[in-house]
Amino acid sequence: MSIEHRNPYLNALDEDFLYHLGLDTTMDLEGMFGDVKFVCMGGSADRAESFAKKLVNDLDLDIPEEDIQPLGKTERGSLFKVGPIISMSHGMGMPSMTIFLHEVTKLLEHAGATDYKYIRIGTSGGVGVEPGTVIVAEAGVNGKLKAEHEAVVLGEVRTYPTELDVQVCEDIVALAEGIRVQVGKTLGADDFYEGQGRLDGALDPGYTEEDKMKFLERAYAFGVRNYEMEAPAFAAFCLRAGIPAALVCAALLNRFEGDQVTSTKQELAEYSNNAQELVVRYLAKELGERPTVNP
Ligand code: R2B
Ligand code: URA
Repeated sequence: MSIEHRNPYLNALDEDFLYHLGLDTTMDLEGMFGDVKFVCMGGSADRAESFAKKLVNDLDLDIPEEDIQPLGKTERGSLFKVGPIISMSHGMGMPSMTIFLHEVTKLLEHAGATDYKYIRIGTSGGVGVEPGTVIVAEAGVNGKLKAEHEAVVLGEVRTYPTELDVQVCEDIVALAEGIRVQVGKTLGADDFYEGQGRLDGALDPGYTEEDKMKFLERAYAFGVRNYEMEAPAFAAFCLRAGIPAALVCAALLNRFEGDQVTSTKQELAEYSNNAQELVVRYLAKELGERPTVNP
């Protein structure tokens, strides 16, 4: 099989070791992953597993739940395959997620997969939205309230655009019946506490409740509807790679009302499930139009 890599430097490698996934090109990657059409990812390994099991139960793929076992290693994240869908975790924050984006993208190239899409299914803090709302992002925004991703490369700051795929966003939102969904910008911060303007971190933050509220109002006016920790890097990576991508996050709280996540375990599970359910509906619709593939 002749492989087209996005990065020409990869052509010089005899083997490629996808260190954090625990997979490498000495394995039959084509047989294992050649049919992948969707990669669904989120921070938590538990949610990657529960999403994989939800896919088995909700989609007509004829795969027994016992067959859902992590592939590769599980030290840093877990990766499951359910028919043409990968469900995987990427840890918290842009540095961790970016590593997994590079490795899963190389994995799909080595496997010869084509026409695949990425969907991040996350949790988030709502900005002016009720807990339980699902925000489908039109773009990622950084902590400076700019719709761009800044990365330091070889000692210099590089800036990349962060729009998400309009068509995939619209197709997902169209399936929202019974689920409270909003389209908006998602602010990806570098921290859960001060990076998201919280007042309940371990250190004196050096800003006030009033400062926080003013910033939240500015963010809301800019179109931001939720805070998480990956959006700009996720959108920028997928745009650079030419991979259509969507970001679908459940809001666990409304940041205008507080900083602490006080919902019960059951409420949190219900909120996460809203985002997963919306994506399952989208996958079911998309895959309904394709022939079913082997597990
Ligand atoms: C949402 O939740 C995590 C922090 O609690 C982080 O990964 C994110 O983006
Ligand atoms: N994840 C975040 O990054 N922020 C929140 O407020 C909730 C979940």
